[in-house]
Amino acid sequence: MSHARTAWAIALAALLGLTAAACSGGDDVADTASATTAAAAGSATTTAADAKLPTIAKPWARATADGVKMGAAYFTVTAAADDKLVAAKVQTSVAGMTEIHEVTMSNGAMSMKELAGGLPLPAGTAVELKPGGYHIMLMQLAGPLKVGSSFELTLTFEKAGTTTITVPVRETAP
Ligand SMILES: [Cu+2]
Repeated sequence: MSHARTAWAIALAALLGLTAAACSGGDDVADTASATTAAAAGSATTTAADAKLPTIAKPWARATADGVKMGAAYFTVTAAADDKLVAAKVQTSVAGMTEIHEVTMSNGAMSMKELAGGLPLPAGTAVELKPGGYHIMLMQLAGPLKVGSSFELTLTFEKAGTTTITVPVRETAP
């Protein structure tokens, strides 16, 4: 294996969070109470339908290196009533294309694909988007995602409507 190919493999592994996924058994998924929600931060702009908007906690996006065209954003979302995350969007100054992805395993190989039907959000259940699992895929990045910067992510729910959250860029999960 050439050095260039090795570097690519490492970059892809980092993007998919393979290392994190492999040792995520001790993840503390209960620590949502202390997280800053978009609403609490006063940064959310909403055009809600009748249903109450789901709670979003711990938003972050992984920092990317120069020249990398793909990035990912993560958060934990809890809907009060059964709902579905059906779309995600960022400004084209951040990325040209945004999709809701899941990571799948087949024959021991990990890959990812778009969740065409949206991400189901059962009532009262904290659904975690995280490295190695569900994520918001940012494609055609306009430039590197730099630690300390942030961007707006607009999420559309099938029943609850639309909300915009601020996503900070970090090296690791908050
Ligand atoms: Cu993806």
